[in-house]
Parts: sequence; C-alpha cells; structure tokens
Amino acid sequence: MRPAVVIGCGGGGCNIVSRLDPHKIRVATINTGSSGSEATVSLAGREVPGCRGDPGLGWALASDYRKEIEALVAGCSAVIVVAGLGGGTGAGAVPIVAECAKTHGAKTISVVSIPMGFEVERRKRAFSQLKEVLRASDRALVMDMDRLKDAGGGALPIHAAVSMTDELMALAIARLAGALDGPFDSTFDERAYTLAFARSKDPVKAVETALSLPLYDTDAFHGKTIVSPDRPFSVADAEQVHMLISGASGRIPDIAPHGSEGDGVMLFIPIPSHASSS
Ligand SMILES: Nc1nc2c(ncn2[C@@H]2O[C@H](COP(=O)(O)OP(=O)(O)OP(=O)(O)O)[C@@H](O)[C@H]2O)c(=O)[nH]1
Ligand SMILES: [Mg+2]
Repeated sequence: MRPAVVIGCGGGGCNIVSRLDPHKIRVATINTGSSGSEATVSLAGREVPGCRGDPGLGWALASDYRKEIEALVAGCSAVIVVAGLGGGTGAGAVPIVAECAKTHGAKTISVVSIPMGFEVERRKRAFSQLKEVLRASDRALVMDMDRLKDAGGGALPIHAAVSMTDELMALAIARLAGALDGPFDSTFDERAYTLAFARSKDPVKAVETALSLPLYDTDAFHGKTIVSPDRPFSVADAEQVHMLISGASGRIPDIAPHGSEGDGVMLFIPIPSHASSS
C-alpha cells in the first residue's frame, strides 16, 4: 500500500492539520503571507500578504508551485486536502492539489468547511467554490460551520465554533486516513459526505445524538451511512445502531471502528448531489 499525505491549504486548512499526529500520518501545508513562511510550500514567499479572499489569486499562485506540490504527492496512493472554503489561498489551492494528485495516480479526498452565516459574502463564495471542489475530488467531506450554532444546545461563541471545527475535522481526517488501509472506495461509495459526532459512555446514545446533528443540510434517505466508533460496539449495541440508522435512512450502515481510546462515535452521512451543489 502506497502512503497517503494530508495537505492543509490556507490559514484554516493549516490550523486544522496542525492537530494531526505526524507520527501517524504524513502532514504538509501550503499557505501564503507571513504565516505561509512556515508552510511546507510557501506560495510567493513573503511578497504576497495572503490572497485576501480571492480564490483566483490563490489558484494562480498554487499553479506556479505545481512542481513543489507534485513533489509532496509523488508516490502517494491518496491525498487528503484540507481547507476552509470562502477565502483565497485554501479554496484556490485545492483544485491544483487535486490535479497534481491525479497526475501521480493518487485519489483526492477533500475535507472542507463552509463559513458561518455571519460571513455572508464568504459563505456565498464558499458554496460556488464547493462545486469546483466536488468536481476536482474523488471524495469530499463537507462541514457547514453554521450548523455548529445548534451544537451544545445553544449559541456557541465564534472562537469555540472554530476550535470545534478544527477538532472535528481533525478527528474525521484521522478516520479517513485509517480507512485508506481497507476497502475505502466500497466503504465510502458516495462522492460527498458530511459528518456528525457525539460522545457518550452509552454508544447507542452517542449515535442517537450524532444523528440529530449532521453538519450539513442532508437527506437522511440518501445512501449508506458509515459509523466509526472509537471502540468496537458490542453485538447488542451494533444491532441497536443498525436499527436506529436503517430506521432513519432506509439503508443498513457500515460499521468501521476506528480503533482508538475514547467514547466518541463519528457518522459519515452521504450528501445527495443536488444538496451539495445548491
Ligand atoms: N476550522 C477553521 N476554519 C477557519 C480558520 N480560519 C479561517 N477559517 C474558515 O476558513 C475560511 C477561509 O479563511 P482562511 O483559511 O483564513 O483563508 P485562506 O485560505 O488563508 O485565504 P486568504 O487568507 O484569503 O488568502 C474562513 O472564512 C473561515 O470560515 C481556522 O483556524 N479553523
Ligand atoms: Mg490566509
């Protein structure tokens, strides 16, 4: 099995991947501006102070660094590319990373977030960037940060929502990377997914809670949900989880334990193409 690499793009993407354990998965970053000087691929050195929300500029700068990006993905079977959509560098770099991956015969799994509702213009831009991301990727995981305002039963301060996004996306990336060792394409047999996550000592309760808060507008009756608990379910719990999810979606889920300590359960819920391209 050829190795995989996770590439964080832009400010948000770099922050998210900084939470990953580099001993478990190879991590690289692409960024502009002063914080870009610490990135694996620093676009335009310090000459360009970020793309100020212009994805065309992000795309053009990343295009100039194709050789460096290709060096990151060479020899990999999969590239997990991570960005907060709505800005310039991250959203602009994702399609270039995907093209470089394709050139080297690697699949691209994009993991992206949609800005919160108060970022009105960025949010609008993010939805149109999402179409491009979906087109360029073999699989995509999309998380709408606006949905977090319903998490925890009330208004979440912005900084807490950003940090929760970072945490959830990092947890999801670790799971996706782990799944690459198995039959990834048949487990994740849809193109676009969102995630839902909850922790509870009672794993069935965790699934129930997660099901009530998918982090994108999705149709419960579309496709197969993948359930990824930290620890394997008991036979009785697995049966209840099957019933819960097939009751909600009409499809029996795949259960793919992540094999880590903790009482978290993550759900990967398919997004129908009409919902992800709206
Ligand atoms: N999860 C997470 N999201 C972030 C973070 N910072 C920004 N975002 C989100 O990502 C979107 C894009 O912001 P950045 O990642 O800073 O933008 P960029 O890709 O660096 O692009 P430019 O700075 O315009 O060149 C924002 O609108 C936020 O919704 C972060 O630290 N964590
Ligand atoms: Mg930036």
